[in-house]
Amino acid sequence: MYRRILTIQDISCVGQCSTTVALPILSACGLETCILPTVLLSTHTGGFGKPAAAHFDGVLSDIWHHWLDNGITFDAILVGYLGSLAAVEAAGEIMDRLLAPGGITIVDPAMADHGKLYAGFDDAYARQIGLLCRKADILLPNVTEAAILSGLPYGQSEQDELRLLKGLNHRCVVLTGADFGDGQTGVLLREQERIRSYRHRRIGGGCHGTGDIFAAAFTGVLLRGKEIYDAVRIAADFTYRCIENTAAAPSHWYGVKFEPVLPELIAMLA
Ligand code: PXL
Repeated sequence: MYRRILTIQDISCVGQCSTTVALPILSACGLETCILPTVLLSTHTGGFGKPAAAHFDGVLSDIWHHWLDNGITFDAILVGYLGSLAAVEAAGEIMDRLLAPGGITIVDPAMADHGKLYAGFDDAYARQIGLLCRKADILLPNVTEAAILSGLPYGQSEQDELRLLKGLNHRCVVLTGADFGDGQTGVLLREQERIRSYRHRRIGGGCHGTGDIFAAAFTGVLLRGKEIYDAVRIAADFTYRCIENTAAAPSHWYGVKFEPVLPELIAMLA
């Protein structure tokens, strides 16, 4: 079935994250991918210092109203790093008004990692992201974001992660970057009361941008008609292979080299 998806997130010109990974990955999954960049950044905020930034706050409403006037809708909406309160508000309006009947909304509350908020975000921003998450059919937080959204303390044992997963007041949560001990990492999926996990061997000390790779692959695979657990499994396998492909290149600390692995993702979809 032909499907059109909209992804709403920043463009980091350099850094292999958000729109610049979502677009190629979703396209590789065979989906028409529309983008709404919320802010243009010279790099991501995770290690290059303060990026040069041009926010699109003033034009976001004109953009989605133009789509509305043309009767344009989307079969799925994937929300990632937004970067301003105006962008959070626009994402909420778009989810309310431009989703096709039977469409699905997936929100990665991309605002924090390693126990703290990303540079430039504060409690007010986190609160608005929390409200946006209520509109999502599927929520894709990492462990830090799950702690912020649930108001529970951050913790990295499997027991802590299960507590966070249950503490999130949401019917469908895919918790990424879970630590299972014994050198194992992976994903916890909770649908209502049912919890399942998918595990991998941990490689290296963690790469920047893996959450965005996972979110795009998960969304792409799901939109291709796979069951949610299969989408988790395939997206996690793809992310693992991307990390493996990057681990031998320490100079590539700022993102993962996912491009050579795209053919494997396409093969996994077959
Ligand atoms: O990977 C998440 C992300 C996306 N976009 C920007 C970021 C980050 C994480 O640091 O800074 C701009």
